[in-house]
Amino acid sequence: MLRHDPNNMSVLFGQTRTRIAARHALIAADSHVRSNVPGITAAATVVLISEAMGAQFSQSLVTFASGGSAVLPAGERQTVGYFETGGGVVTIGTLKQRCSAGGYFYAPSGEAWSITSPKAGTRATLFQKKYERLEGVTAPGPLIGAADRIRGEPFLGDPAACLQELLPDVPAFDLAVNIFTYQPGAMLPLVETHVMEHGLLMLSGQGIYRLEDAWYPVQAGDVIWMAPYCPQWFVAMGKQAASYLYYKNVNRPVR
Ligand code: UGY
Ligand code: MN
Repeated sequence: MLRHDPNNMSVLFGQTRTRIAARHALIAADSHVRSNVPGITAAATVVLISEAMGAQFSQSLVTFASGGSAVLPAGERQTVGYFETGGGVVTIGTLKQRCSAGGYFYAPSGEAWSITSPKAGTRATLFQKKYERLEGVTAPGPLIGAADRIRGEPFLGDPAACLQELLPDVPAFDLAVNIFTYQPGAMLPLVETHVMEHGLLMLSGQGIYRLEDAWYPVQAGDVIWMAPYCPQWFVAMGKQAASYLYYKNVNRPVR
């Protein structure tokens, strides 16, 4: 079956906003290609960021059809899942709860987990990373939550740039997953350059993302990878707030 729209000039001339560089990437929805991932059925899985790209974690988008499921065995990787739309039943060991849009979960390494009975069309983003143990600290247990129950804090004192931390910021966690919401015109107050790595999904709105020495127009549905030390800056544009979900490695000794 013909998948492209023959009237779409971008495709006709081989154009896309997707850019893959050595230390950053922007992946626009028009360039998504599915992978078959063991344990995920009746769903389209797109592996957007992975070790194959140079990252030290993975970020995948799973779009479930009716009757779909993700049933993953216990392994060394921990998983944070976020329901962008729709919802489903999340089971992590003995913890079981229905999540709707804005719901999220943390499945520790060594625990099997699943998403079952999803609403057709449910979009879930999965961040996965090998857990780094910390001497004398007990690894975190499973967690299920909802973003609308997390208070936002002004970022570096700016109430127009609001940060929600979905996971507790305690030494047991070696990763953070946050939602950053910018009112139109609000921006990151500095060009951040840091050792932490990011994987990011634009949830709503639009703006300009600076990655290294390139400035990109971005919109809802775009995914960004920022390697350690990738200079980064964002400004929200247009008439609606812009928000993004992002991953960050945290709380571990300098290597
Ligand atoms: O947490 C962060 O490093 C965040 N301020 N970075 C970003 O939004 N690009
Ligand atoms: Mn950052």
